[in-house]
Amino acid sequence: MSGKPKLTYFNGRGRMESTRWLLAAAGVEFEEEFLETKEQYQKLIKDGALLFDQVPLVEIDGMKMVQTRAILSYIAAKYNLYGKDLKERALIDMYVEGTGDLMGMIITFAFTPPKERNLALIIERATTRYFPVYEKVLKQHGQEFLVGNRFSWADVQLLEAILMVEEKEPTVLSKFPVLQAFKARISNIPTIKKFLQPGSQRKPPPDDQYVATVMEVFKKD
Ligand code: IBG
Repeated sequence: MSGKPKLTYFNGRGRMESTRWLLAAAGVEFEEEFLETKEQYQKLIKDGALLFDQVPLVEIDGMKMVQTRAILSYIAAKYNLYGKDLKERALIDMYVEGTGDLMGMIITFAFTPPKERNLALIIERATTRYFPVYEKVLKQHGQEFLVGNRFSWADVQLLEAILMVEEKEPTVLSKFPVLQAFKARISNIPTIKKFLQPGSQRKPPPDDQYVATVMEVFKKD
């Protein structure tokens, strides 16, 4: 075994992309196995690899971890991206839940029938509920990072969320100057800069092929 974490998921963003971001930000190399067939998924279940018969699956430190939130907190704690005490950790949790909720709206977008998609709601939530919070936090304490004057999981996930919303609406940060500066700063951290370059394990926005593969793998017989 190589000792690198192994990620099992589709060759797309979905519920695994934040884990790819966090590992990359921590400078940790990882391997990936892409789910392409129903047989592959059924074999994982048969082998007892999936606690709740669901992916993402991350094999790390001898564990077969499922549940995105558990995976992310483990990685954040292990690589010192989870604050210096319980209160910083609580803040990080609140911030990542916020960005997680916003990204959840975008993750499900590609799987929603076109007539039921509501892009305007996503932009509205981003600009009136979520981004103002992060803009204010950064402005008030005047520090480079969201929590504890130190790079954390909250920063990684906020940048991921900003870029996802910008893909849908490029001008979305126009009224958020502090977030514009934050985006430039965090994008320039060497591990993140590398992840943002072509050829990294970052996945592109969902396309029809990816959506079709997910539907096929989970199709009930
Ligand atoms: N609480 C779990 C987590 O956070 O990890 C949920 C995991 C989950 O929903 N996994 C889906 C799954 O395995 C794949 S991601 N489903 C099979 C089953 O039988 O439940 C599915 C997904 C995509 C995009 I892709 C948007 C929303 C969900």
